[in-house]
Amino acid sequence: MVSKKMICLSLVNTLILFGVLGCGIEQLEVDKQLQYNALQRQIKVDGDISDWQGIAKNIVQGADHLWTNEDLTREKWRGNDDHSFSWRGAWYKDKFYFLIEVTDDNLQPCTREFSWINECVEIQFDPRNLEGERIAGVVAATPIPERIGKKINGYEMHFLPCSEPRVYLDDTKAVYRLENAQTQMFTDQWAGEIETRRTDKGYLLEIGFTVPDLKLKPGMTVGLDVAVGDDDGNARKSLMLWTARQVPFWITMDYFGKMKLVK
Ligand SMILES: [Ca+2]
Ligand SMILES: [Ca+2]
Repeated sequence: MVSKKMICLSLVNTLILFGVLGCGIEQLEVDKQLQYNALQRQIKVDGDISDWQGIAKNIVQGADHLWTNEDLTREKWRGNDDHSFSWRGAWYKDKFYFLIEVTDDNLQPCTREFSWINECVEIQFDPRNLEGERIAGVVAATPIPERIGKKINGYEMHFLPCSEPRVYLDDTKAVYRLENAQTQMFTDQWAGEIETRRTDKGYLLEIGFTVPDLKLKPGMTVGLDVAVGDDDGNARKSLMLWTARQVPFWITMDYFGKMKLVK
């Protein structure tokens, strides 16, 4: 059965081709704006999560958080033990910190051709709360290689829980093929830190990074969405999204949740 959301999504895709995205989105059931307050907290990125105690957790469970299309159908998701997650955020000085705890019953090695079809944590990030196009002039119908060299406004960050974790940051510099990891750039230019480890129910990722040229202060707001893809042996078979919005979240930053930096 084709769901109402799938019909809407296909409508949106059609409308994007004709450049009238706004019109299509109005027909989607968009929840109230999601808000999260990130506390100022010094975090050590070491896989020990005791320093996250007392920081509120965003729980992403249930079929309503699935992002669906023709390939990623609801039927492929086998419940919260198969695939669900929580995330927390914090900040200290000019650095953002995230802890993503993923429930996954079948942890696969990183072998797929593209980063996002492996086990993959995605942070869709609008660090200056600009909203609008994530990459100037790029819509969902734009072929992925044509993002190279364009002006980037926000980031689609991929974090892979491989034996040596891998990071993908900027798709205007390289198509996110598995071998094009930008982990070194993350370390050198973003003061990036990442740790991953297995847990009883799946795995966790602890991450810290600065955004080049961005100073943080209390009261600032950033836009973001957090997504996790699950590969159980046949590449990505389900994708869960914090905001639960059936929109092209990797292209438009208009429907992100908001994270406010508080003391
Ligand atoms: Ca799974
Ligand atoms: Ca898996």
